[in-house]
Amino acid sequence: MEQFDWLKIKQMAIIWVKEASNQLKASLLETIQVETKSSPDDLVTEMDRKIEQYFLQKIQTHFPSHAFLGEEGMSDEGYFNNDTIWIIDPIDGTTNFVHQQYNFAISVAVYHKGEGKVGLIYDVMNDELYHAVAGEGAYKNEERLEKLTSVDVNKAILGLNARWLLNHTRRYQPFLINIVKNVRGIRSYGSAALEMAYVASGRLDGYISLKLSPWDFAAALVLLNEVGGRYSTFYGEPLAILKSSSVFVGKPQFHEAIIREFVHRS
Ligand code: 2AM
Ligand code: CA
Repeated sequence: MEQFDWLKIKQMAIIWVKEASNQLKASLLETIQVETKSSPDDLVTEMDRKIEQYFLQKIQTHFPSHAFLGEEGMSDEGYFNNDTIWIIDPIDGTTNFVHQQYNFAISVAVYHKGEGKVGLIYDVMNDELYHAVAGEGAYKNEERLEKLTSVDVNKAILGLNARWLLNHTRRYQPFLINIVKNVRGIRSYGSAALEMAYVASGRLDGYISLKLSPWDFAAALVLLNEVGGRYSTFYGEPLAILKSSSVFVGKPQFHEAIIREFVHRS
């Protein structure tokens, strides 16, 4: 197997994602063990670990020289020194998985020398696969996604979790409140990866989270590159692919307008 045939690598990853999604769907018929991690709203289930283990085993078998970074910690030591790295969230939207059995996704990205080469976000219950290879366009299932067009702030729909408006994030609070007042509508789906896939496909005009990790956004950035989407921290700084940070993605003019008119860096 040619190691850097990204289209082939994507095809393999799609097979694994579909197989993993079957395991997730089957698990919904059983009682799932749930635990909390950093806080009562940060859940992990036995399935998060099982699916991460599944991908780790596939990658070790097929691409033993590649590194692995997963949300549940099955990462290779020194992964940041490897040229090629798989960044995986086995379940993005674990709270939805547990409480609603809906709106959760598997997110898989492959980065090479810091550049996103393959991105997959699979909406398991809706059977919507968002997928892209760098330079080859982004797709929702068979449908090629269009380049993103412009939208005025007052006609825009923004993905945002209401929790970010609370006092404990008061550094951002006045900016966010103003943004919420000025856009047409706010939506919250509870899966960052899916919300960013919605930006790539035009269902949302933008999405803001004040704290995400590489596995939450790595695949989405590959999709966004293909459709001309913009991404940065909330303050408009470049995103570092291997660091947690705030994340703001959106249609180009919308992203620019929000940073220019509503976000002040001081
Ligand atoms: P997760 O389900 O993989 O943890 C919820 O609004 C979104 O934010 C989900 O995509 C969730 O991903 C993500 N998120 C990132 N860090 C989180 C945290 N510490 N607690 C809860 N959700 C988090
Ligand atoms: Ca997760």
